[in-house]
Amino acid sequence: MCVANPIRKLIKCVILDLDGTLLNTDGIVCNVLKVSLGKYGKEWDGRETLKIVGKTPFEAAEAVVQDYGLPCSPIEFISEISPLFSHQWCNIKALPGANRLIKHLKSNGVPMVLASNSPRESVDAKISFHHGWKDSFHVIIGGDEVRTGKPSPDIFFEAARRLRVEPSSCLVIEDSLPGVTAGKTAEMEVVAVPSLPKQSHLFTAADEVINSLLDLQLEKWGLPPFTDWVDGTLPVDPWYIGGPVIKGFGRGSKVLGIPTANLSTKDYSDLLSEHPAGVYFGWAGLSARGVFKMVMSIGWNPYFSNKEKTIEPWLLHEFTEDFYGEELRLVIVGYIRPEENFPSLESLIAKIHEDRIVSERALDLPMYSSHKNDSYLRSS
Ligand code: ADP
Ligand code: RBF
Ligand code: MG
Repeated sequence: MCVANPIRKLIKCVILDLDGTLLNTDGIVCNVLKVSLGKYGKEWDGRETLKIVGKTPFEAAEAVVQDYGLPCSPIEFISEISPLFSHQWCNIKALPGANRLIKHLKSNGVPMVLASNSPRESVDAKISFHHGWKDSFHVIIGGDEVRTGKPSPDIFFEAARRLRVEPSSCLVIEDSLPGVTAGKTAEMEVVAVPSLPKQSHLFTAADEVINSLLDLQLEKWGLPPFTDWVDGTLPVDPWYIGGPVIKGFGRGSKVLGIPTANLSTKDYSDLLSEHPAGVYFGWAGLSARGVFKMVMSIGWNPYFSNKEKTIEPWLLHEFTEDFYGEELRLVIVGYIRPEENFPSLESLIAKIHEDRIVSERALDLPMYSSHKNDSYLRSS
């Protein structure tokens, strides 16, 4: 018998990592390191990010102290930066899909564990800013509550022990390599959601690598599926971006026959880093021309392997002329799929046209069409 989506494993509970998996901590880590290295006359260049994600605080501090040749010990460095971190905890946002996942598992009675390399005290402090999180977890374990942090499997064994389940019936969701290693060493199923871009090739040990929590398919693990997809689209909390239309890579119309009105990403780096790469849709307002349906990609366009994360909105309307320089306002209301690579230009183009059809239909649904009247679209 041919089964389209066979269940890989019957999972009983889900173990979640915190930083980089549920919380968008990376920006805050960068800011704190920028400030604290500045005091030593050093400039944080982001190159250690890959070295520190998923590490224990001591290991992360050790890497930074060593790489920047700081005249202090890792412990001293930790005590200098700890207060800076504590001040930022209230500013850490949940990653897209995190609240949805927690609510869904909780309402379906799937036991959840929070297992983080951070000390328990900071785990508690961080989640206290996120409504309903603390009470959703059956067990919360900090890195200081087990003998050895990830990549050691200790924390995951402890999670299974406290839940009284076999490790093999646990699904681990992790953004970092140490976390994935720990989960596999514990003989659990592991879904990797890499928090750093363009790293998915490093996660070969994981059972599945997804682009963001929005792409999680729980039914693959025998867990209750999400029920909020509507006609191939996932509603998202609306978000807004706008500015003058600028020149892009000059290939949208020429190479694909699909023009995309590019916006400057300089002023929006925070907003762009908040939203996972992928294909989204919504409404586009052009001051002198009206409001139009829109489908867009955000990300690195894997087929072209761009260096920058860009936003590429295709307005679903035939224009008789270019509109460079005009103010373009976007309201993004739904998500369709992750960005993909394709074996040929034709298959990329065909997929983008599928996205167009999905968006055109969805935007007629009341839940999405109501946003056409958002005053932001006409207020330029
Ligand atoms: P670029 O690389 O400069 O963005 P494209 O080939 O992607 O060039 O074309 C995008 C430009 O085409 C937009 O900036 C806009 O001026 C124009 N344009 C015409 N029709 C559309 C449309 N339906 N959607 C988006 N842009 C369009
Ligand atoms: N580029 C990719 O490399 N992979 C994709 O999956 C992808 N999906 C897209 C979906 C839509 C709706 C649009 C408008 C563009 C998409 N692109 C994708 C980006 C396309 O390659 C981009 O518009 C060109 O690179 C123009 O700069
Ligand atoms: Mg373009």
